[in-house]
Amino acid sequence: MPDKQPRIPGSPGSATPPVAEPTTPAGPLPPSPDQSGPATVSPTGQETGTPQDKMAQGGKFLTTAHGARLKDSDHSLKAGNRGPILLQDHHFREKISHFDHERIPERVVHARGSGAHGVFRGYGTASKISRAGVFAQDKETEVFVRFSTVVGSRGSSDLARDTRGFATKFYTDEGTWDLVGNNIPVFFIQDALKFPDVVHAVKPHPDREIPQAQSAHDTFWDFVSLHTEAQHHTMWNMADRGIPRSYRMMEGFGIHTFRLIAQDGSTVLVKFHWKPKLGVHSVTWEEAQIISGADPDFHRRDLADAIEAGAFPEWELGVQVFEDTEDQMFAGIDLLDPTKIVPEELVPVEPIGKMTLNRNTTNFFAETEQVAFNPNNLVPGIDVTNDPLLQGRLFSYLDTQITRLGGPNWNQLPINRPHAAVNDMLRDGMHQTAVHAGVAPYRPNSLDGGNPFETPDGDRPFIDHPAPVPASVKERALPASFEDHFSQARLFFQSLSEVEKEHVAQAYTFELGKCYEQAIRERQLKALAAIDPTLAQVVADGLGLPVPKPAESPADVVPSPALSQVGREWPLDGRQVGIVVGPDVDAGELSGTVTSVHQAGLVPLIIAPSGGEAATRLLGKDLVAQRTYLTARSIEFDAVLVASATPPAPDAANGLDSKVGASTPDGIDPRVSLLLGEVWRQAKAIGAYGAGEDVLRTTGYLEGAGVVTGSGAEEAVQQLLNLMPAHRVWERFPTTGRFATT
Ligand code: HDE
Repeated sequence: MPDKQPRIPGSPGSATPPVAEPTTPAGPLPPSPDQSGPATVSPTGQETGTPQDKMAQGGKFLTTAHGARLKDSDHSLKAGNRGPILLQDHHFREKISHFDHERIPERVVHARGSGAHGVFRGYGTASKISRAGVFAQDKETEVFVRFSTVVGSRGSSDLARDTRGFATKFYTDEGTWDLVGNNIPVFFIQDALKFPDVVHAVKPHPDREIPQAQSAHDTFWDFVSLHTEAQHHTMWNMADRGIPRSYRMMEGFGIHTFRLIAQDGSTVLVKFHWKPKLGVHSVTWEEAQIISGADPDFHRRDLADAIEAGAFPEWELGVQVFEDTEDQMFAGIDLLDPTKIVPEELVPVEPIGKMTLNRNTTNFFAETEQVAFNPNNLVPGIDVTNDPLLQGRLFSYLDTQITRLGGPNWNQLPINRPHAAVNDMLRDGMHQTAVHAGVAPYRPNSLDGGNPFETPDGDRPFIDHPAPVPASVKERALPASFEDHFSQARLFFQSLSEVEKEHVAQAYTFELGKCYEQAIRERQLKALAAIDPTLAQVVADGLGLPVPKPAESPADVVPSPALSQVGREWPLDGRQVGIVVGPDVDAGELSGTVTSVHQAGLVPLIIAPSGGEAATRLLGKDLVAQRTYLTARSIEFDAVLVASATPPAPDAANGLDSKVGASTPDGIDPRVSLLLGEVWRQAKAIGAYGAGEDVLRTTGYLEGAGVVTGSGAEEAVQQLLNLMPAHRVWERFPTTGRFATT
């Protein structure tokens, strides 16, 4: 990479490869500077002092799994060069057999995900309400986070309309704490017993196994229209929250109410919130669909690239704090009902610490695939409540790992090892890697000196809080307070801006339009009528159906402006700006443009007619074209700047490139014209300088909202950057006026 241009993330290795096949033996290359593996603690959580590279492969030469050097790994051992393979070929059998077993079962839900390492720093503000050391002022705790979609398989698209998992493992000194949350603060069901049902409903149909990673099909809408407690969560999915712009731009929620216990034994109830430094943003539905074809790894790439570029993603952890009253209610909201939020306007989120993700994984399988979260992983000072969904999860996660990770010792996998010393009496089992000493794994004992002892109160044991349980009877029932299924779905919808409401209506119309059975559409419309009559009307119109009479009239709600994603401004760290250049670009001016974009903390990506030596001739040796007209697509840019005229490139002939449309203005490369059309529709900032202005004039965007020009590059860049903190040029989205007053 030339010196003058900032290093753009994405290089596959830690060194540039030669063209010729290497012939001199050398040890394995180290990981890239942005990568790191799990801490090198022992299977029982103790510091080993082992350097990270000693956990990876070593030596100059290829060996067997047992370390014997191999001479040939390309030819199997055969009876003559035209004969059959010999059973004796130990290397063939070892290599192929290991390969045959490379996969483990994917997660039954949240199979598709991506993770990173980081650090959590406590602010000390929660120390008065929780004795957990992780919250202490300036205490730093290592974390591993895995983000995911819920429905799709491991290889599915990142941009399916779906809920996102947001699971954090805090390796605290007092044991591992897992906060296994989502980007939506409510859940589909109230009782864990229904979890297999909702998952079976949203997963592909069992006969044909379609559709992949989608809720737009009959069984999902059948379930949510029959179990109307799911309507609130579904409303969030249909809103822009279901298609996030980036993992870095998602909120996270613990969903359930938890109990915090202070040093003096006093308790409060809390709801956990992760607040992203970059704000909460989404893509448009058009972008989501293009991404699913053009770059299905969009979120995974974005996370890794941002960390590699040093734009470390950050979230503040905050809590809404409630008195731990006997009824566990707040302002009529049952805190044990996971389908309900408490609006931030009623109980503000108080920040208690900050998480920074600063290291990429070195090995996806060892870290992201093998990480196992478990809501049972609690530390002193943090406890669960009787939320019936959380209670069921306490069984499920432990159980699932036994199949997925092949036995009860999954906590000894490097990524799952605690960073606190482990002194349990769990022994043996598949894949036991600890070498436990002693003869008496039971207690009390006298043979091992009585070790281990139970922890006395002063030495920070985990104490199950003696929460009172009201006198009751054993029954399969939920409290009456769980029966309101619609008012908060309405509250959420009413809190959105007009544009966001239009998106919700379009999403429902699309999803229900993909259902086969009209009965299911009608049943869901009935639920919508109970939530918001205008929404029900608009969706019904779109489906060509009458609006049904609601079973109940919509509730009176007070909107919560905090739920809308529109109307605020946010930092731009790691946002991507596409700079389109043509054969007459002024390379000196372009260099200044690239520097200004980079200095503002964004990633400048030059889009040239073609790459290779042609690009070097165009840009000079100090600049590189990261994209060409052929490889660039609107979805990866948060803004586009046109830096020169863009006449058709040599490979622009119609029919050669599927991106080349039929109607392109003269003198403009059709891929550039497509790019501008898409970013225009996606309401992203567009800028131009010099002859680039003519490109916007010819394509018809010059006079539009959120389109800026400058007398020179510097001014154009500045104007573009001024537009970007709002995330979109909101006024560019068409609205119909139907939701103007609701
Ligand atoms: Fe999960 N969930 N879940 N879930 N969940 C799993 O655990 C389950 C629920 C969540 O990146 C599984 O290791 C039940 C709510 C995340 O590895 C499984 C119930 C919330 C992840 C499981 C729920 C979540 C999972 C699948 C109903 C938000 C991915 C593989 C009571 C608060 C973690 C695995 C990762 C994963 C069970 C409901 C979040 C099967 C029974 C509510 C983020 O054990």
